[in-house]
Amino acid sequence: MSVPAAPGDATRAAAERLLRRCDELAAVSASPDGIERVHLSAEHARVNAVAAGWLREAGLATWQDAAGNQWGRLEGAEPGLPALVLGSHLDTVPDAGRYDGILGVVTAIEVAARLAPHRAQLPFAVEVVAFGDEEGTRFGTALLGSRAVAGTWLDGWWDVADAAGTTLREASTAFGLDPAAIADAARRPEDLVGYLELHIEQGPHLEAAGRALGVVTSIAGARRFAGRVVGEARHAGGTPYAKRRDALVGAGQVVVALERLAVETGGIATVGRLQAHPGGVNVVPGLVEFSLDVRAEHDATRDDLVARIEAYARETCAARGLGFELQETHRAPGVYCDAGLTESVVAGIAATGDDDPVQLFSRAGHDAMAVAAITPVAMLFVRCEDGISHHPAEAVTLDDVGLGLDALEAAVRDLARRRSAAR
Ligand code: HGY
Ligand code: MN
Ligand code: MN
Repeated sequence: MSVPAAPGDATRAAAERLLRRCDELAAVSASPDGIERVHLSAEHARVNAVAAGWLREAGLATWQDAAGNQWGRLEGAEPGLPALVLGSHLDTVPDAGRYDGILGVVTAIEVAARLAPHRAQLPFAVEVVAFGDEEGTRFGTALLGSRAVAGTWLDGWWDVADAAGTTLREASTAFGLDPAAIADAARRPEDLVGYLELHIEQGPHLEAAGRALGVVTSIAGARRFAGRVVGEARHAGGTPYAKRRDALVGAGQVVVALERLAVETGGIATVGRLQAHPGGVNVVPGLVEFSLDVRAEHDATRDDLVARIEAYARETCAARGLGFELQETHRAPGVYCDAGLTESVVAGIAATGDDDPVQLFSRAGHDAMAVAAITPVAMLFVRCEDGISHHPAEAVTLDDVGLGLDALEAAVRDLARRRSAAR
C-alpha cells in the first residue's frame, strides 16, 4: 500500500481557492457569532447566488430548481446526454463547521471547471448540485432538497412549521418558489448516469488509519423523533418527593440509559435538544420535550434500538407516574453505494497514490441517501481533524483538500473511460 504523495503545486493552488471559498460561504450566516444557514432563508438565497456565480465562471449553465437547490450543467460530447451529478449541501446545523457539505459543493464546482475544456471527450454531461436542506435544522425533517430531486416528496411536509411557526409552504413561497410546482424538481432516472459526493468523514477513522481519503461502502439511515415526558408542575419547595411527578428526572433517566442501550444493541442514539417546561427555577418541571436521533449501520439494528429505548422509557416513566410520547419526525433508509460507481472512486483515490484505500460506512447521513432512489450513488470521504464536525472546530488540511479534488476528478475521468469503452 503506497501512501498518497502530497498534491502538486497546481492542485495546492486550487485547494487554497477551495478553502477560501469555504471561508466566503462561512461568512454567510444568520448568526453573528457562528455559522448557521438554514433552508429557504436569506442566507440560503445568498449562498445559492454565490455558488451560481462560481458555476458560471466554470462554464456551466445554471438554474435553481423548484425545491431551492442550485444547479449547474456542463454538456458532454453532444448536447442532452444523461448527467453524472456531483455535489453536496450548503445548509448547516446551528453553530456549524465550515466544511460539512460545503467542501463537497466547492470541490464539485472545481472538478467541473477542470473538465470544461475537455467536454468534447465526455460521454455524459456533468452537473453540479448544491442541495438546500440536508440537515433538517429548520423544519426537523431532513433531505428536503434531495428528496424533491428524487421525487420522494411527501405533501405532509408542507404544513411542518419551524420554531417561529412558519410552515414549509410559507417559507417556500417567501423564498420565491411555487409549492405547487415541487414535482418539477424531480429528475428522471434515464437523465442521470449517477451521483458522486465528496464529503468530510465527520468521524475519526481516516485520521486513525493515517489516510487522507476513504471510500464509502454504505450510509447509515437515521430515524429522528420528537419525545415528550409528561408529569406535573409543582412548587419546588413545598412539594415533597413522594408527591412529585418530575418530568425532568424521568427524562434524565431515559437520556442516561441511551448510551448503555446503544452499546448493547450496536447502534448510536443522541438527544440533541431538551427543554423543561414551564422552565421556572422554583418549579418542578411538568413537561420535558426532547429530540432523539437513532442510527446504526443496518436499519434492522437501528429499529431494534428504537424499540429498546421506547420500552425502557415507558417502563421508567410509568414507575414515576409520568407519561411518555415519541413521535417520529424523520426516517431515511440506509443505502449501499453502487459497486460500479465505487470502482471509479477507488480508481480516483488510486490516482492520488493510495492504491488500497480505507473502506468505511458513513455514520453520518448524506444527500446521497435520497438520490439513491433514482440513480446509483457513491461517496468519497476526506479526513477531518479528530473527526470533529457539527462544531466550529471542524478542520481539514490543504493537502487533503487537494488530494480530494484530484481524486474526485480522477473518479469522473475513470467513469468516462469506462462508459466510452462500453459504447
Ligand atoms: O445528521 C447527519 O448525519 C448529517 O450530518 N445531516
Ligand atoms: Mn451535517
Ligand atoms: Mn453533511
